[in-house]
Amino acid sequence: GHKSAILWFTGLSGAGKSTLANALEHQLFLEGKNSYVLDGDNVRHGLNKGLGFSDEDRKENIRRIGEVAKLFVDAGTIVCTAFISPFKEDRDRIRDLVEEGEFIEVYVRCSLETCEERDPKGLYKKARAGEIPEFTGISSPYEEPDAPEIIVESDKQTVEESVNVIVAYLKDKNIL
Ligand code: GGZ
Repeated sequence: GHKSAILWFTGLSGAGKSTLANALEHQLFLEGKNSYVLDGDNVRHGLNKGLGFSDEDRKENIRRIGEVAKLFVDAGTIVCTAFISPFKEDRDRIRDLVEEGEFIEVYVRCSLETCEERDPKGLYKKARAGEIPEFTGISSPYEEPDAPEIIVESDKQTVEESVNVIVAYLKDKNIL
């Protein structure tokens, strides 16, 4: 068996949160663990359809995701969430929702410059052109975590290396 936990990936658009969350889920699956990814694809298009990118909507987006993540923890799952979650206060509130040690903040650190170079969906280009208002890192804030449990550097480490760091942390904490 294993303990349940929330792996809360946070970072800029294009930092690689979803990629890492999915790679970790795959590794956990191979090890026979019960895990699940929440990201924009399955949450912003469903449960949170109708929420945009104002500060207020982002806060509500994150609040609801935190509540859903807590339900997954109750169900015994290791839940990996991949949202920018730009506000420190909102992330800290989710930490307080669950038991000590169950909220694991994973800061996917990547320079804005690199995220902007990657620009897989062309969103930074549009944001620079003023076509997307309130874009994180350009015209909307991102508050870095002060004391994340784990930092991965997506512009320096491979996906595999980062997954290994996270799995080692989970084993060290007896979650796996
Ligand atoms: C930031 C935006 C915006 C704005 C659309 N600002 O790289 P992506 O495309 O696939 O991921 C980004 C995603 C961010 O949604 P989150 O739910 O993670 O944000 S938050 O936690 O702040 O609520 C990006 C796309 O949506 N996107 N407009 N204005 N990202």
